[in-house]
Amino acid sequence: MRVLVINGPNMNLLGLREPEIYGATTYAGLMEMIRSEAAALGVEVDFFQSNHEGALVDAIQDAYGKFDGIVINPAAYTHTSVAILDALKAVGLPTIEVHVSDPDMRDDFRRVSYIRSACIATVKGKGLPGYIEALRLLHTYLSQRRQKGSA
Ligand code: CA2
Repeated sequence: MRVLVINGPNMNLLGLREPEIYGATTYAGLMEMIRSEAAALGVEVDFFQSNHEGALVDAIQDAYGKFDGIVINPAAYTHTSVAILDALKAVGLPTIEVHVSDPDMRDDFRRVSYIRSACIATVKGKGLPGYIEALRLLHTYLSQRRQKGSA
């Protein structure tokens, strides 16, 4: 089971800026947390972060045929990107949307998620552990789908 974890713009600044919102753990620390949980679940995990919308679209397209599912925090592009929504729909991989903060409790413009309709679940407002929850949810979903497929 292979899962790609995608992070959008500015998520490389985790732990370095706005710790009151996003916490003190760095992006490298986040990857380490996810790697450790993935190992416990027996999931192969890979990571992609970019500040560029097109690069995120390319990563989603490239995931087709290589990964079984996606965990994605598109960051600010959550609220603007039809291109990321279209890419997720096009590849059709089971995807979970994650947000460190709860965008619904912040500015009005953060209440809209363009990508939500392409996702099987959304985890928000749980800090970095939200990524772990998303990985577990995806693992459960993919395991159940496999069992049904072989039944
Ligand atoms: O809460 C989230 O995970 C967000 O996706 C983060 C985005 C924001 O635009 C979304 O509304 C909610 C912002 C990412 C900014 O990333 C930073 C991370 C650490 C330090 C500074 C910025």
